[in-house]
Amino acid sequence: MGGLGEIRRRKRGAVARALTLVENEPRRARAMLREMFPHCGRSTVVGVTGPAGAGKSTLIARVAATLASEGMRPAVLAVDPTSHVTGGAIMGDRARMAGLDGSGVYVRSMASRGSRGALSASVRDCIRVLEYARYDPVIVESVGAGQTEVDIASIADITVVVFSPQTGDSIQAIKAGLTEIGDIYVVNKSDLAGASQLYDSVREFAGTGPGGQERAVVRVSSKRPSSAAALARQIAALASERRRGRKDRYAARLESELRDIVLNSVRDRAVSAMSAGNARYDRCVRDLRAGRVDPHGAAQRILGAMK
Ligand SMILES: Nc1nc2c(ncn2[C@@H]2O[C@H](COP(=O)(O)OP(=O)(O)OP(=O)(O)O)[C@@H](O)[C@H]2O)c(=O)[nH]1
Ligand SMILES: [Mg+2]
Repeated sequence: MGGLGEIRRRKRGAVARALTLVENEPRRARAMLREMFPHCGRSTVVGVTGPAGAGKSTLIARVAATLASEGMRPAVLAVDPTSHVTGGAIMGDRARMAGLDGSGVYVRSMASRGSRGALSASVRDCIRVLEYARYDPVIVESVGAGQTEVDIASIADITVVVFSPQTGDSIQAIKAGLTEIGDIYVVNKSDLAGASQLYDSVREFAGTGPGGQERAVVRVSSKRPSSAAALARQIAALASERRRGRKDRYAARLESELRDIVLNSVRDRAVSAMSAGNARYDRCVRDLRAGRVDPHGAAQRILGAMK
């Protein structure tokens, strides 16, 4: 491999190559990830989610810049569902616009192709690479609605949910389950009309978290840089508050990752065992149609062949 030392020292090219390997050749990445593993679990992972166009990338760029200016070493991983259209440049462009270029903040977009399970695995392993490179916090942007969504709350230590008045969110958000997962709720683009109504409805559903603590609801606007800086400080404060319980949370996260890997791999095997063109499957379907076997019997045959 040879590149591990360079990754640890945050050589950008080496970090980028490692992330590309994880994304494109997950099997080949395994040996590298195995070596990194003992050094991981020490960075705070901040998940930022919310509807498309809510202003997540703009906000993250500013939050990351503030954290960097206060001596932290943030990295940003943007899971970008539109990057097949734009070539993955969205977050990069934003970052440049927000002046992140000389800040030491590492920014990377990843395409959300493939199954949801494969994407979650890829995100987790990319986080691992960034942790190995001693970036802290690792901020993960993902769109929080639709089928390709990553279950960000199960990956992150702190989840920030971003709404904006433009996206007519409140009702869809409730449907999308975004109202349960946030530690901090952001009413973004608060310079726009409708922001105060949105603020009221977000406050209503945000309520208190499972531990009984009030969930924070904050108003932010890119027109008011101090608002993003304040959010950055709030995230940093929550991160240090949560440092105590981190070992347990990390252990729980590893267990949930293990379960995901096993379930997804069983699922993948099942899907391939039931693909048209698979001789055994085609025979099963023919027998089922002809009434020679019932659905339970057919299922047993396929399951038996999967082991
Ligand atoms: N008026 C206003 N516009 C904003 C604000 N923040 C972002 N925008 C604009 O909103 C649009 C979307 O911003 P992004 O940061 O790309 O939003 P996003 O949530 O990352 O979008 P996706 O990643 O595509 O889901 C851009 O045109 C931004 O310039 C804000 O505070 N006020
Ligand atoms: Mg974005």
